[in-house]
Amino acid sequence: MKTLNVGMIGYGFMGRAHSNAFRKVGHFFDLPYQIVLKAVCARNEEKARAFAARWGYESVETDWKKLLAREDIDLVDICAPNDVHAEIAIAAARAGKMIMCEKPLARTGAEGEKMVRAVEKAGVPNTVWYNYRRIPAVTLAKQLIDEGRLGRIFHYRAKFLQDWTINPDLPQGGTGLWRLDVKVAGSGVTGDLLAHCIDTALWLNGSVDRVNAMTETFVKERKHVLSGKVEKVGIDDACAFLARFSNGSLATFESTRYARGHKALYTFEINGEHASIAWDLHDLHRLQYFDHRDQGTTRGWRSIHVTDGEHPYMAKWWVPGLAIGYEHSFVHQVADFLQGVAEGKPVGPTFKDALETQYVCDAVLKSAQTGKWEKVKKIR
Ligand code: SOE
Repeated sequence: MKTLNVGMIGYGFMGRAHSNAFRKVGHFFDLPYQIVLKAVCARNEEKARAFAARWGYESVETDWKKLLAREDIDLVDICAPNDVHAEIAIAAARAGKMIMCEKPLARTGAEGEKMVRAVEKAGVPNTVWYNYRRIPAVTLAKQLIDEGRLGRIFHYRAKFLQDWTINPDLPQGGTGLWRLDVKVAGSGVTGDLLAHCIDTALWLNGSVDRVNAMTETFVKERKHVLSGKVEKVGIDDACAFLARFSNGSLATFESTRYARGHKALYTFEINGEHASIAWDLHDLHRLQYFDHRDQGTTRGWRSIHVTDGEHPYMAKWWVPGLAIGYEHSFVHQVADFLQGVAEGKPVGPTFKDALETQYVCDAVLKSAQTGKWEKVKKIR
């Protein structure tokens, strides 16, 4: 079997999620390549070495340009903050590397377009880690919709609620808290959380035509970790928007980091002519399904425990009835991506798919400023 050498840039929360996936995937899936964790790259050498030792990376780099220049790296995994995605991805494409980039693709659609052009020009396989598509229950939802079980879709409803930034003393910027710094993150909950909801929605329900949004920044100033000064907060702490899909369905999306008691409550519900489905990240191995065609007094919502061998991905794991979790969605993404690479087929979400999500985010943020309905730029 051919080896495939991975070079990872960044080592935070996502660095761990991705490394875990790279390590685990070969034990459960029949892969076309043998993955080798060749190098991890981060500016802090001591921390990078500790990370490499823990996860089994063979070497360490402190300059991502050096990592890209290495001939022994086949695949570059970008898990550094959002402000460097574009520069690294464009350089990686020019260096002929395949690329797995952490979400969101970029800070804006304009940045994302350059990235899409670069990977298309270089012809390198590419994907963005919108991992929730590959939770088996979510993949099952996609199968049911594609089979036409729901019929015409009327409504799409999604939420992603958290509560970790309510404390006004929480600073912005630096490791871990760059998500609060607009220069680095690009936006707040729109790019960080709603982008997940939008990616899933585009995949399940097709493209979005128009949006009407409102955003709020509840804490207007926070101390910046790097400058030590109190600075204006530029991110959206909360965002809610209405959307019209091209298939005629109406949607509502909401996200906040100020919903006390909620840590990562990503939920969606879809209502169709014949049936409805609902999913909840806190109960991620279940899919709720209601089918109006069921007859008699037992018609009602079914809670499908998505752990049978015939359910997506589950035959690769344990025996029926035994659940898997969040980290497995990343394992599935690696397995699917490498299969696509071997077959020469793009595997979604590609950079281009993720650009569509970016366009929706751009329209949402614009609408929040103009107070008007805004059209979503069409993907070419
Ligand atoms: C933010 O707290 C965050 O970690 C996001 O950045 C992830 O993309 C999301 O999956 C969970 O929440």
